[in-house]
Amino acid sequence: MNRIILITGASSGIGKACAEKFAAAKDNLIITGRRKERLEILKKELEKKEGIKVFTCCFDVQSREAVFNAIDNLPAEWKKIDLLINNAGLALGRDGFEEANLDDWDTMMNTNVNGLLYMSRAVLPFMIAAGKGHIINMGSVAGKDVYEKGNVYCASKFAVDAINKSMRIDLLKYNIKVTGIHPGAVETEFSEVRYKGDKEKAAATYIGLKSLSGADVAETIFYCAGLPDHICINDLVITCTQQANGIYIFKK
Ligand code: NDP
Ligand code: 8X3
Repeated sequence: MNRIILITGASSGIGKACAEKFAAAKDNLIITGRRKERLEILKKELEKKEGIKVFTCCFDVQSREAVFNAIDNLPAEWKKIDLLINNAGLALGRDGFEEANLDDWDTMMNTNVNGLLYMSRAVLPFMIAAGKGHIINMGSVAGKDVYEKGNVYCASKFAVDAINKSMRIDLLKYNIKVTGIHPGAVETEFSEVRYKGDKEKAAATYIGLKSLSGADVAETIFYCAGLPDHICINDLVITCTQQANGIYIFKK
């Protein structure tokens, strides 16, 4: 389709699956993350397989300066961004409020909330100039109901939910769509990051559960991004059939 899609957190999981899905539809991609090598490998793969153009940008979304530098320095032809997918994010730890690590809290808020805000503000001038655009923000079921020991991760995703709603109102006059996507359990590197490399604990999250895959979520995002100009999916919660919300999961 030759749109320009900017995906944050494309080095893994849902973001990588989005890159593969949009590339297969012949969209051109800006893929970002901190792990440069992974981005370069993905760029080569997709350019070869799909015959599209991929631009890689390696930076930490927590840094306001790095975000604005990266976006301001995009070549002019790459600034015509049709869709921003604010996907980069993480959970760190699953600890009670009274014992959780304060650095983990800072990292989650700085990445999931501030990173999304900086990216959106950096890209918006191009969409406003174009008279159209679409921002898809990655929330979570954790941003709809809180669960035990989810405290600050849940808070960061509740913040994303509020930002979706307020962005949508403020950007109406610019013809910019804002969509919140709120997945339940998706089997990616998410749990390994959350449990700080403890593979056994991470794997236990998905035992007895046919959870969502990154590709399942990418399919949904692709659908939202392909609707006619006058239609906007505002908010979408997606879980596997064994999950009702962030609290109730029926494991077999
Ligand atoms: P992964 O860990 O597989 O991927 C996370 C991505 O975010 C990576 O590409 C990582 O890239 C990037 N990222 C993390 N921190 C930063 C940072 N500071 N700066 C730039 N990029 C960063 O997890 P998922 O794919 O599952 O997660 C993607 C999003 O989906 C997150 O926002 C998560 O909260 C959300 N989500 C996940 C669910 C799940 O069950 N998996 C359910 C609901 C929502 P790199 O390390 O290279 O920087
Ligand atoms: C990720 C899903 O349930 O681990 O956002 O919070 S959950």
